[in-house]
Amino acid sequence: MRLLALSSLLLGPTLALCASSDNWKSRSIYQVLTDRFAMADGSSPSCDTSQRKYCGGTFSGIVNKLDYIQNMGFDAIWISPVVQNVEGDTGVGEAYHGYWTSNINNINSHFGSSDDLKKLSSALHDRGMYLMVDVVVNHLAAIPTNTSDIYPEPFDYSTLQPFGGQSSFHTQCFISDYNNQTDVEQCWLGTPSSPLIDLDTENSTNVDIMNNWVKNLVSEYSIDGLRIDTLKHVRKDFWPDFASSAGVYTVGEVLIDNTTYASPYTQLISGVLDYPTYFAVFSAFTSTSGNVSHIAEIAQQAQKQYKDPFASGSFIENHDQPRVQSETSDQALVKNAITWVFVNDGIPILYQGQEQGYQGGSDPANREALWLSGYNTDNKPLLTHVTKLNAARKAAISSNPNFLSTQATFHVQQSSSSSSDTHGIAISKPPLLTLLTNGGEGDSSTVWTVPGNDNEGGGGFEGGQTLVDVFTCEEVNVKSDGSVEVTARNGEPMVLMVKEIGEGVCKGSGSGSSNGASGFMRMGMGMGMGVEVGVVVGVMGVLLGMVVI
Ligand code: ABC
Ligand code: CA
Repeated sequence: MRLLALSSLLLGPTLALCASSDNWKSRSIYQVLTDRFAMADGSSPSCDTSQRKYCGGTFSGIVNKLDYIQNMGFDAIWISPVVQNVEGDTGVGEAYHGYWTSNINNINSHFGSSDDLKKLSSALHDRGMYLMVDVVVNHLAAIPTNTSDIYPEPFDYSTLQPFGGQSSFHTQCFISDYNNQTDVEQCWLGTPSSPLIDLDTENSTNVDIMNNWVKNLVSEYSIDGLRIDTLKHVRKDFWPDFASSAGVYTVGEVLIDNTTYASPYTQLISGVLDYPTYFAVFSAFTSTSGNVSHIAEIAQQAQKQYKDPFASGSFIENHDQPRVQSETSDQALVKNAITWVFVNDGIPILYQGQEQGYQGGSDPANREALWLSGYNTDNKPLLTHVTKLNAARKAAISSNPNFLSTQATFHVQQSSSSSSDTHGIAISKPPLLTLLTNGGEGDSSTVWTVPGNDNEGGGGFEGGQTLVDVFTCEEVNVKSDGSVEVTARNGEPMVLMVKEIGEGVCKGSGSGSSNGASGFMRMGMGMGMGVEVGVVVGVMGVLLGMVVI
């Protein structure tokens, strides 16, 4: 830790500029909606999501609440877009979410100053954490200058900076056919009353502006990674140059339910937010009649088709989709759904508020202010659950150097009686064996049977070993042939690890469990010098002629 703090002092942005996919793969991301996460003064004003107005969260508010995030074991945050947005009330509220850019060269003053953002960046780096910023290329926004039913609508295009007026944008048309890719790329998102003015990304001046902009943004604020909005709405061959101008890990939003459409985008930038698998997991775990075998099908397609499945973003909630608890209040189902995020191949992303049990439905209801929870960490079973999952993942990374390049294998369980549906699915990613069920609360009939070490995709355990569930410390004995058989308890998920490692996690003393910072450092060392630590040690060695840890 000392080493990293010292290195950021000496090297400044250099370290941040080096954050590649490989640096990100071992991390775990907490998604912050900047306006809704924390007030600068720690106050707790009311925030009615249905109003779609700024509620007051800021960059410095985030700085003051980094302990809350890091103590759950997260070592990166993703924040809302940071640039200046359209002011005032549009047809659908204010730009509190940050996606309605008016000037890419200014910082959104509602969130703080440029210095405040730099302070957030260095506060994160001092803790060994990463900063991911959301960026929008596809569109900008303005309020129509005449609100009558004129069509096409008139805008003051000069407010869209630094672009050259109307000719810098695609001619107004709204996307009507999502099967027509030209429509998707060159027509507009939004509605006639609140349009998203589509940038002409075929225009080489605009391309240069965007590439230079992202390069400067990343270096000025020492950004470690980008979440790219509306990836599928810009022509594919725009993206490789943009990503290389950024020079950091890039994960793109391609909102779609199938891997065939999403996969080509994984060739262009580091990875995609894994929406196809999200849809399968969400529908499997929001009802006891969901289809768990569909998870295996889609996840296996992603493994085959994504260029680097380990660089995709794994999530079960975000600010655009209804929360899990808006669909089900069954806590066993909710825990199973959350568990998925941390035990498959992608980089885990948790959306703020899920750990507090938030239940908001579709946008804007899913954007509840976190301060209303009081950032409570006591008697918050989901927060404890997430903390253990982060710790288990870090322990897995430390103990198996190949964990981050080993694809998960899936074992959809046969139902015990022919009349009942299949609820169980086991996910083996040594040293983790995860047992999920959508049997729901009260389910004590799901049985998971996972083949032994010698069988393809087995748990990787030796006969006679003792495993523990990282959530409960419950022990499970591996059979002599290496196989494992477990019966569900109250529909709860289980994550099994050999006792020597898993016990530290379930008792809360494992890596990353209570102090993300020390977990981070242990992880780096356990990896035989994680890439970033290795780089720093190398550079430090040259600069100081010594290695400090
Ligand atoms: C506002 C209001 C909403 C209102 C909406 C019309 O206007 O708040 O209540 O419903 C920002 C704000 C939003 C705001 C929008 C529009 O701007 O956050 O609050 O909504 O002004 C990204 C961001 C998102 C952001 C924007 C715009 C883009 O994550 O937060 O929104 O910068 C499309 C885009 C996707 C975009 C999403 C909002 O719209 O592709 O990038 N998200 C189908 C299409 C998708 C489409 C989706 C929703 O519908 O394929 O492309 O997303 O319109 C699956 C299918 C999918 C299907 C889904 C719904 O079902 O496989 O194809 O998606 O089964
Ligand atoms: Ca476009």
